[in-house]
Amino acid sequence: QFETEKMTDTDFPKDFLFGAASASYQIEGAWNKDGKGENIWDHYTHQNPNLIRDHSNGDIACDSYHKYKEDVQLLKTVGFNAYRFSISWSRILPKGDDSLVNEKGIKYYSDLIDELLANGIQPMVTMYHWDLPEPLDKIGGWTNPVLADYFEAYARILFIKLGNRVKLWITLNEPMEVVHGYGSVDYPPFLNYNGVGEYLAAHTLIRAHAKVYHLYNNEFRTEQKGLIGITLNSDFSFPKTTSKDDIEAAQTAMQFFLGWFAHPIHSKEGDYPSVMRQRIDENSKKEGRFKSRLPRFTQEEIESIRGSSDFFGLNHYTSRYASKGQSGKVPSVEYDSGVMKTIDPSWPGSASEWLKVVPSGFRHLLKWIKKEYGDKPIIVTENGFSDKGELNDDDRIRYYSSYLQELSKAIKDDKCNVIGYTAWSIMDNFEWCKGYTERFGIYQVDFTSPDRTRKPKKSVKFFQKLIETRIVPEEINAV
Ligand code: PNW
Repeated sequence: QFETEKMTDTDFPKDFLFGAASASYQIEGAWNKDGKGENIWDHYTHQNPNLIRDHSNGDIACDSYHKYKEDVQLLKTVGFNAYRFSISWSRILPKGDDSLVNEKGIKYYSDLIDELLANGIQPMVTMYHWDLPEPLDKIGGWTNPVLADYFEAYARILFIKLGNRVKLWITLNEPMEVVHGYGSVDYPPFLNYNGVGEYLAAHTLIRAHAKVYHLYNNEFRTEQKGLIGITLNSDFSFPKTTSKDDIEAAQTAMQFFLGWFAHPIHSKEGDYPSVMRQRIDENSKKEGRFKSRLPRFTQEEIESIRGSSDFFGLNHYTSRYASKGQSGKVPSVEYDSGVMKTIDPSWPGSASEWLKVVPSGFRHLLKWIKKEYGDKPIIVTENGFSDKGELNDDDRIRYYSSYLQELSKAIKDDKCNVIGYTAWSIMDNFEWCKGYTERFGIYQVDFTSPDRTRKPKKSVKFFQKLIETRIVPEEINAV
């Protein structure tokens, strides 16, 4: 898609989308203002503050609901040409269903979009970044197949009200993490239905995504002329040793993580990866069940899901080693995979236990996606590093510099069709169950000041230089 000539003297082409990302519950606050309904994060953080490491919540967060104009200026100062944000379903439909449409909620996003466009920044809009309306949780959340219809009704309103100005839509953010809420105690609704809840929720999420893709195709695309896709997250799995077993385990790990969602949507054949079908069917039988814990798509569903994304949205942070072996409860996704995951003690860490710095995994992952799913455009919709929030964030700069160099190699040397990148995150925010104890922002937010004062960290300079030169600054002192 890009001319190779343009590419030789810079790391990224001129028209590359460079932006930053955020999510409604993590930044907006104003949890009950202007007619917004309650979502699962409001509900569970209020019901039991102990679920959050610092007993905090997103009631105020960065107060971006009131400070969005200032936030657009933060983006502009860096030089970003794109902003990925998400819409709070409960702000638009306070009851979750379309019996009540909240015009004030629509106005907030409409104003934000206008402000971005007036400043030359392209909105990249996620419809669902984990904040499910609480009334829909009461009927089983994503384990209930009717959620696909509710999601379609919500999406229709977004297309009608905002679709004339939004050219990049993302249906779901990281369904892989959403389903953890049904199979573990990592996220609301903390269902803890291991090895069953995840597969049920995933099944609905995939169907919901495809419905919205076809809704856009059939009723809005001709007029609105945008792109619509889904964002999946994935680590890269390296084989722990060169043994045949570990090489196979690494592939299985990739299929159970990324393939679970990517295979039905992005592969030529469609449907779940065969290794998942085989292993979960077999384990289910051993457990004495008459039916597999992994639901089945109808042939019609397989076909409508296959190809239902205009681009490959990818969130990537870290990597793991995979080896053959059984771990996890019976039943669980971990047990089903038959893979054990470990880290290399030499990998530098971050403020988040799970996030180790492994830049080479990024390039391997992009090549893996190209090999498995072909050359559909990829947008890296998240990538980033956590610390404690200091202004002198050299470790964050080191992370971005090394990961972006790998990204550039994937584009230039491996011919991976990556067209954009949005850093996580524009500013420090509510890091889910870790509260405000882990910070991913390139702007610092003072959560003790009523004003939620924002200050640029050193990494803002890094991105300014990157965007100006299209070359990844290597030296921290160069910024
Ligand atoms: C993403 N993992 O989630 C989310 O989309 C963001 O909302 C979040 O703030 C950000 O990453 C940082 O955590 C992830 O365990 C959660 O590999 C967990 C993982 C990866 C991404």
